[in-house]
Amino acid sequence: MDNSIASLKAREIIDSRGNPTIEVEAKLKSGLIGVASVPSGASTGIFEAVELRDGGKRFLGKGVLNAIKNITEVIQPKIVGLEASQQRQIDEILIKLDGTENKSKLGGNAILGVSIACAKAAAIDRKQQLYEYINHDACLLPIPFFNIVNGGKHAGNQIDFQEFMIAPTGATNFREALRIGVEVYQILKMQLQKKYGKNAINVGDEGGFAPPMKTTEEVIDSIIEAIKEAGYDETVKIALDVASSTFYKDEFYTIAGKKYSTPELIDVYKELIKKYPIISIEDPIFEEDYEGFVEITKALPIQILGDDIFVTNSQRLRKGIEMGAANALLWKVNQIGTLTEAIDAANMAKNHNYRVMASHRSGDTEDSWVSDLSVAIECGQIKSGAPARGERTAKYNQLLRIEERLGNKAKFPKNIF
Ligand code: 2PG
Ligand code: MG
Repeated sequence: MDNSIASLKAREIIDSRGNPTIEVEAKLKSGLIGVASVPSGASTGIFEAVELRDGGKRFLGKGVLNAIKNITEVIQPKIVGLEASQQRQIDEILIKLDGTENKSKLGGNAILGVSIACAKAAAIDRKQQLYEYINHDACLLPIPFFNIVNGGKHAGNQIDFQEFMIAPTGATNFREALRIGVEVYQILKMQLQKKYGKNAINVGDEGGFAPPMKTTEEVIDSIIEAIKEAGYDETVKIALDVASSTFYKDEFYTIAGKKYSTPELIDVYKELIKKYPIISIEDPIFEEDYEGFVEITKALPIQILGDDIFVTNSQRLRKGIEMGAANALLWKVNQIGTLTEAIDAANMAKNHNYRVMASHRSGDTEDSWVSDLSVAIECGQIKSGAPARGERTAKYNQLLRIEERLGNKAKFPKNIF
């Protein structure tokens, strides 16, 4: 069959926050079609690939018709006729056509949609699942990190830290990890309602509860209580995405109305990890402070994930590796814009003993390519919000399918935390 690309089609669809985003169809000469949609962040790093938005009145300025025009009028003529399986070549053309550092000309959203749609079309052409098309030997499922309490920019409450996650590190397979996550989530829901009333079980952007709490300790205490009642003290650990750039200003971090310098903030984290079974902290320091990241990585014996600081960008990651800033990469393909660049960044991290966690975005779609990719890059960790709400469960349910398909070959990370 002919796997060369015949045409690109793009449409405006709606993401989980009710904002427009792009869906791309890459059609092959054989007639087979790969479809992919593009997620969108709220706590975006300032160094991320730029999402092209139309401005004006339509969709309150968030329309993506210009990005779509770039796909059909600028990208399509240069891509048609290429083999969909030539991912690196396709992505290099996309990067060159755009020509900017941050993909602001054609739009990171336009570029990503094309990049992933081509990969999906090539996989379909080979009658393979996306994960096996990208890595034929892939068999490692990721530990899911469920975001069960939402704060920061993802919720309408006063909690400063953005994500409070539970990770069933002691599970023996993905299916069990998902069940454990669901049980803790449901028990937490009952406990929150009992203690704080019905308002406490409203959810934030990623499906986690957004209770009217103020302090970090109050949130983590309630999560620990749910883990205990569920009977998983030994099996479930805690992880945070602090997203500290969102409450940093002029050298200080403001938490619950109180100001902290970087050394004082590091002491806050030290106390937290003394008190609670926290195994991973993401973006503990704001996105431009490499030195602060070096300090905290030395000070805390846990996983320190760089999200906004690295933005899945090999150049920014290289600097971090050279300095010893963080020890793990949060991996979001739309931060950099093409599949090839994202996979290069993941490989760079792994080659330097940095761990990698694959990630959804807070505004996401029903598409589950990130699940396949998390298996393909064999990173062993994924976060995709709570085990609830369709755009989140799409990712976890796809991982169930992949595990089932792999059968005896499927592996689940053991003793990495
Ligand atoms: C993050 C993410 C995803 P956003 O900060 O890690 O959970 O949020 O997509 O808003 O950047
Ligand atoms: Mg983050």
